[in-house]
Amino acid sequence: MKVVTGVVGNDIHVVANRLIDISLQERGFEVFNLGVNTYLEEFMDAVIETDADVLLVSSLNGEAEGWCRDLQILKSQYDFCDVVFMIGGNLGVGEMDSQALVPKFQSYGFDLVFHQVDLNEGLDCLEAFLEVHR
Ligand code: B12
Repeated sequence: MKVVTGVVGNDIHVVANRLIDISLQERGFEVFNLGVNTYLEEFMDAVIETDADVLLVSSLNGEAEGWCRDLQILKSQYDFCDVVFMIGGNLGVGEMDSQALVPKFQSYGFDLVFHQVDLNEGLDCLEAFLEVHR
């Protein structure tokens, strides 16, 4: 399965991005890593160009909300119904809790949302989700 990944918006935290790339490859995914400083429109173009099964967005600096709130609009412009949309990292600023953040990012159009969740736990959830939905 193909995964497009990268770090959204003006975010330059690169370490997690490298770990995500390696971890996905170890799990057998074909990875298209757009790296840091990637805008939502660029992610969507890459999903179309690669015919990806999953878009895995990472955000660490707390600014994901501003960069991701137009996801539904972009999703409505093309048939993305077979694509799993996933986001994780530090999705809010400071100590914001998941109970507030998860529904917010789900309302933006993400299927799987992980705020300050261990990477491998998130990837286990992705594989379980794909088992059920694909
Ligand atoms: C190194 C670092 C930097 C470096 C980055 C260098 C580089 N090119 O990577 C520098 C100094 C440049 C930097 C800058 C900034 N940083 Co900084 N930085 C850090 C620091 C110390 C470590 C980040 C890191 O590499 N961790 C190691 C990796 C492996 O861990 P990780 O990033 O947490 O990722 C793990 C999980 O988040 C998770 N994960 C990540 N993505 C995903 C996705 C999914 C789907 C899943 C399931 C899991 C997942 O898995 C990863 C592996 O376990 C953290 C604090 C900390 N101790 O975490 C702050 C931190 C991330 N930075 C922070 C901030 C605020 C900034 C700045 C805005 C500071 C400023 N005022 O300028 C700028 C942002 C610049 C920008 N445009 O993005 C904040 C974010 C706060 C928030 N979200 O609430 C943190 C948390 C520090 C803090 N406590 O305030 N930073």
